[in-house]
Amino acid sequence: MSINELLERARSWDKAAIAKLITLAEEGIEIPLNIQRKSHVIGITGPPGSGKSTLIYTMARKIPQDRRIAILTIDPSSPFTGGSFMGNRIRMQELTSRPNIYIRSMATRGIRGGLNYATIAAVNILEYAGADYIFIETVGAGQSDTDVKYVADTILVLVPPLSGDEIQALKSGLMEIGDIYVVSKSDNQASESTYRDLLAMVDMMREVKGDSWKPAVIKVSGLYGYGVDELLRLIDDRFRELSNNSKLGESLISRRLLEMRLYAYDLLEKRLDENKDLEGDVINGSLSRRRLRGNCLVWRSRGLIMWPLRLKTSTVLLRSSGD
Ligand SMILES: Nc1nc2c(ncn2[C@@H]2O[C@H](COP(=O)(O)OP(=O)(O)OP(=O)(O)O)[C@@H](O)[C@H]2O)c(=O)[nH]1
Ligand SMILES: [Mg+2]
Repeated sequence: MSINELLERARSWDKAAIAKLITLAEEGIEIPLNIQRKSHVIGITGPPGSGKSTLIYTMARKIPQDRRIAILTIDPSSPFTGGSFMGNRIRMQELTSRPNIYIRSMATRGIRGGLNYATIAAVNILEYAGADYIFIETVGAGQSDTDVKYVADTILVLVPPLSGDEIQALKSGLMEIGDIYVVSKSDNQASESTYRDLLAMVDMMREVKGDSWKPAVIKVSGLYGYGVDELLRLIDDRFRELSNNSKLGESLISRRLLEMRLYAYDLLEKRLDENKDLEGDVINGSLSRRRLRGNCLVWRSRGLIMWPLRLKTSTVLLRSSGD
């Protein structure tokens, strides 16, 4: 079947066609797409075991079945992919049997260990296919969280009931990127003090970040469903606000910039792999930076010498969260 035929089928949410297109993207084939913003792309992060998969499962079940839902999990060890927890595996099977829900796990690959350009291609394909919601589950540590904020319209940070000290420890990284802070496992008594600590933290951070940063804080239990309807309302309200203020185009720009950058990383990595013989010279100290540049960073195309982009993540267009 041609790519055009697959795209046509994907448009009517044919899950097999969507899967095939994503596989082609993973194989490095470029899928030409004209994307009109339609999907709410929601990144879900939080420490390992904080209840991300369970919450996504409960949200996906509560969203009306006439809405198209895609779930991408970035960590290949996630229970959504058939990992450690039997309970999660059964729930996952229940979700995949629903025609409106598409689930895919995407490996983190490459030198950086963050998102792969194919993950972004998958988001593009799913948006083209008319997904209403695209949930991206990442682990609450490392590069995939830094990356996901360039792709998602909304970031949910899950915080399980914790002590004040543990919240302090979380603050440095995760605590800056959230649009909605979710106290997960709120069937646990300790959740009340975690909720208060988070509210105080958000107030404190707002003084630093300015009044335009207005993340919400909410208590939920993914397992028992408590607070999930309210969370879904918050998510939909935020999407409406982003659409009304023409903010969805901004995340498409940062998504495209990141995709291009990740693709460049991939090219560089292939180049390094092709030049394995350089490693011997690196080990004995005889490889100069100049030769490395010559061998790996400069390539010729129709007589032109092209320099790749400067590979520095921090120069990706920074989208401040909450605006
Ligand atoms: N009591 C309680 N337990 C929960 C709740 N949500 C999840 N759990 C349990 O917490 C454990 C981890 O849940 P997951 O949903 O797999 O957490 P996760 O954040 O996706 O985990 P990783 O993907 O491994 O990082 C499982 O044993 C769940 O049953 C909740 O709302 N209340
Ligand atoms: Mg998980």
